[in-house]
Amino acid sequence: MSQEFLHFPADFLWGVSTASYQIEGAVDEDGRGETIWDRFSHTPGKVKNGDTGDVACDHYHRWPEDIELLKSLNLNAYRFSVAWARILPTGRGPVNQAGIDFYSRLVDGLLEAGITPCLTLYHWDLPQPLQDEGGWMRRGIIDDFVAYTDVVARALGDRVKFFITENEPWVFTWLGYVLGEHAPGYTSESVQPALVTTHHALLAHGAAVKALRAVVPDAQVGITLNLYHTDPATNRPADLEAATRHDGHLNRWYLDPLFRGHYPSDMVELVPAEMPDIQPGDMELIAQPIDFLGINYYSRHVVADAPDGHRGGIKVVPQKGEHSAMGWEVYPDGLYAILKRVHADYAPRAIYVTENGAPYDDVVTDDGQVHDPERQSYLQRHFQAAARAIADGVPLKGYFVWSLIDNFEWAFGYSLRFGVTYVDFETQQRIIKDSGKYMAELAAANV
Ligand code: IFM
Repeated sequence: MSQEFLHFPADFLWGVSTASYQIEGAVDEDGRGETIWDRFSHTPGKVKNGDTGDVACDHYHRWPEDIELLKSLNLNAYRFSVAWARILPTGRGPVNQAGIDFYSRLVDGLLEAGITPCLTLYHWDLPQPLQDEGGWMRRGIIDDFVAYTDVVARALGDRVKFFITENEPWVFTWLGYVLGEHAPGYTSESVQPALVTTHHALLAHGAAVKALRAVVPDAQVGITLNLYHTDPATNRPADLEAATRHDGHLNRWYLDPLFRGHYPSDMVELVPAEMPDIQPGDMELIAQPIDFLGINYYSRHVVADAPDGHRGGIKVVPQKGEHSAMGWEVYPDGLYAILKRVHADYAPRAIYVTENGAPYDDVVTDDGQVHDPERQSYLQRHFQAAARAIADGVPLKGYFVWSLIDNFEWAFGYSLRFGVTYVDFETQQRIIKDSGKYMAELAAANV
């Protein structure tokens, strides 16, 4: 379909997203402390091919080149995360000025290029010393997160006005503390660690919102959730109920407390003994008004009831059709559906798609280019879904593609390439893929 059909509001933010551990490298430089992802990735067997983020995309040194890339892509926004352990190497206590200076230079460079810096405070790289005290299991983490937020807000809040407190709390709590696939790598038969860490993460979010507003009164503040459109495999009542439970687990467990001030009662009934300690005032703090919700959308889930099967009596039913190299179904209508549903059910003041994208097996061809028609088509169809949602009244204010550059894809290491820019990890050469050129064209017509 022609780009002429894709019209976005004049003040729309067009951007790409990255995260500190996935791109920066330089893990031992300028006073940065150890993080849980350094520890995890260096533990044999945890990350595919033994990959680590030690060098990653060397963005710590190549950030000026990466700002040039953003300029070539005609983008007006860039979402990045700050590594807590560059600012406070042991998680709390003395501030590392070199860490602040790095992000300060990056922010200045972005502003000089006319690109709005969109800062995520926590994208999973917890300082290891805080993990040694229990990480997100410990309620005291809330105070630590607020203290860190305060330092970042004071250092950068004169220039950064768009803050995301946390990225995808479902992922770092469930994968980190129950399923063991992400740092810190704990497994548990009980869901309780996920519920406790989630409660602390949501409290830390609410407390950070207050801290940010105190220092940067004109900031736009929100949180980013990974949301999945969920369909039942059949219309059998058992499958319909399974879909409701799946939605409750992945989506409503986060949306309800943030926007309604309580956990979803149908889900709470399923886990009475595993519920976290909810203290007076907790739910009010979590439900602090926010300026926007960030949504990361990649795929949908089709689920069926599985009484003897997986946790929660649910199984995700594989679908025929198109999938990315991650094995995720390509389902743009799910983006439209989730945007409409979140707007109808929770009415955030504004919504941003803070991540959307897909990995494919990209190669550099003889012409020195990277032709990635699948990703281009993936993005085009998802942009169309977003445009449809806007036309239907959803207050979508911006769209960030994951990712600016191929990078360290967590437990998959460097085996999955999500970038609109190819990275040769031997030479660190960057090549804008065809999908990036497409995005640049679209952004030029819309910013
Ligand atoms: O790479 C991740 C990112 O860090 C968080 N959201 C999903 C992406 C792709 O898996």
